[in-house]
Amino acid sequence: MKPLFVSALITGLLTCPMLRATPVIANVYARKSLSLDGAWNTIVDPYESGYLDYRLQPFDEHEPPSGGFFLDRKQEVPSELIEYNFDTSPVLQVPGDWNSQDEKLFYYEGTVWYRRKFDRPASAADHRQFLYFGAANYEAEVYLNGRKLGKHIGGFTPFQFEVTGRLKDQGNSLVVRVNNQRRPEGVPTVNTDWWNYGGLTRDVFLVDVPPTFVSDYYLQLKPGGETHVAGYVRLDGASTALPVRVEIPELGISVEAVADGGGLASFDFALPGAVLWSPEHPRLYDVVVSAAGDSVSERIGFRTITTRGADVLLNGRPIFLRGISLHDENPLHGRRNTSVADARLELGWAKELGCNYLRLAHYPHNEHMAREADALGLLLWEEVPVYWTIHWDNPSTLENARDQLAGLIGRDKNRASVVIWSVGNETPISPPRTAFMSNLIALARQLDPTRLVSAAMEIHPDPADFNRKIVDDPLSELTDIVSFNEYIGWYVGLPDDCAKVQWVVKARKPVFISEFGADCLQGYHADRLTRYSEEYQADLYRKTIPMLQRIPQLRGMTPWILCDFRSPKRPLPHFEDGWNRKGLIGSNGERKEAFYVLQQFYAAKAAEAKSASQ
Ligand code: GCB
Repeated sequence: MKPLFVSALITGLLTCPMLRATPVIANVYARKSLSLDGAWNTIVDPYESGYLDYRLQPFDEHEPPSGGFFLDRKQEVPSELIEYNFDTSPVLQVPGDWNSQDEKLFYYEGTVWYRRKFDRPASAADHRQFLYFGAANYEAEVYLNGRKLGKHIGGFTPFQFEVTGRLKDQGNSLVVRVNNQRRPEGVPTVNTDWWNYGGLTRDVFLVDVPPTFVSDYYLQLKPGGETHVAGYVRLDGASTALPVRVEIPELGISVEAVADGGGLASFDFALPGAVLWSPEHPRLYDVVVSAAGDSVSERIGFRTITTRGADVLLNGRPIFLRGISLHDENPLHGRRNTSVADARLELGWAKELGCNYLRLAHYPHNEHMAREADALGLLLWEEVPVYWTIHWDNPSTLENARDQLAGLIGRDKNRASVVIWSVGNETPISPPRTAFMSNLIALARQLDPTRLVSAAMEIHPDPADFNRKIVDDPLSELTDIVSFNEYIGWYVGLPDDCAKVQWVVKARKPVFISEFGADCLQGYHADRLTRYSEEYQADLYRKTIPMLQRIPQLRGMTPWILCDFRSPKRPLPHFEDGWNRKGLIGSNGERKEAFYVLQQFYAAKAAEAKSASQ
């Protein structure tokens, strides 16, 4: 009999109408592929001239009669009028945002056409090829040799198109129209506190796979014990039942299951002798999945994450999560993160701070973050950009949010580091909002019953007593963790007010503080009541930490934020200059005084945890 949670998971994956027909290939980095990273020719197109007259025509399935940048045409005779030329157009690097690569594009929000030429790499005659995009912000339309392959909406999740049989031996022209206009019905909507970096911001590959291949797998420890792995392997291309094998050579495990005609095989096997993954011992094992002559392998860690009353249990033992929030941005260059080196820079700083946990706000970060966190032993909260206000009543907005959540879970579901899916941030309470977010919570549980679900919520003062802070968002009845942001001492009063605060947290669940903080210009010194000074920010940390410790259920925190980050909402000359300055590390890479205040607190918490475990 299939274990309950595996069948719930499989049913979820098969019945959810929002999931893409072709979920992306799992673990694409382990696949034979041609990297299409590097220089792409680009045409900036604020007036959408690239559509010419064909803009309103449904050209999905046929070639438009003529014109359009997607055709990537050459002038054949001097009399011919063609008003664009990719060959002579400037280049942008992929992966990368356009804002930081060209001064003229710094504030640009609109369309850029990208073109990359490539030859078809050698491959077996029966093999299949997919074009895989790590992310494009916000909307991407993809054309191969003048034909539209499809469109993707959502700036932070991967997508792919099968191009088997559509490739020429030489001179393939891949054209992508990327548009980053903010839109009211979008996810996120028009108002955020981060830079709207546009472009092909993550890796692009042409992936080569056998006719039947392992397209996806999900292998996690079953909740409720630390002894069994359960999950599934999905094959693409199979039309008959086929054997599928999962091996973990270091543990002597080799198990087989049969995939049904739809390509789905479920697994449930014991994991004797495994060292469980934890921040102290981030043990990863090579896991090999094979079927139909295809084989893919990946380093996977095994651990459980659950709650009991107010405790968070990692592998059955209580843990305090010493965290910090992060944007997916390199502060030293003021651009989107794109590489393993970028991930290591931020994760290294977080380790130095004494963290065992990170909040990857407010949208799916690049995949290297979770992979590196797996290796370094950092627990992660991952989030979708359901931020502030969204069109709660709009079904297509919900579909979009569900698609982004499914894309994130699909991508990172085998990462031991990821322990919490967050379905949003600071969403003001209303019935449609709670219905929208409940829907996302249900989806997260359906797709992944092994992890915790939460959201960064808001608090409100008791109308009769401003210093009584009430935490009673109805959403917290559905989440595993009650998590909220608070800005006492910055947006609300002064740091000294922290001493007066009383907390009223109704739920008997673990409480996390997903944000607190103050802006500060690194190197600016004044007294502790002067805003933007290092002293003010450090004082706020000194007053906030004891205030939060008065919440008996406090089990984790991710102050806002590790590094300064760019935000057009922050124009104040000299102090902000387009940067949100709540970082503990400045945009110059220098630590601020508050960094050391938090570091000291985390060192004490780590020592406490160590002595409790002895
Ligand atoms: C918040 C938001 C975060 C902002 C931060 C701030 O509550 O969640 O995105 O950047 O406050 O600095 O105001």
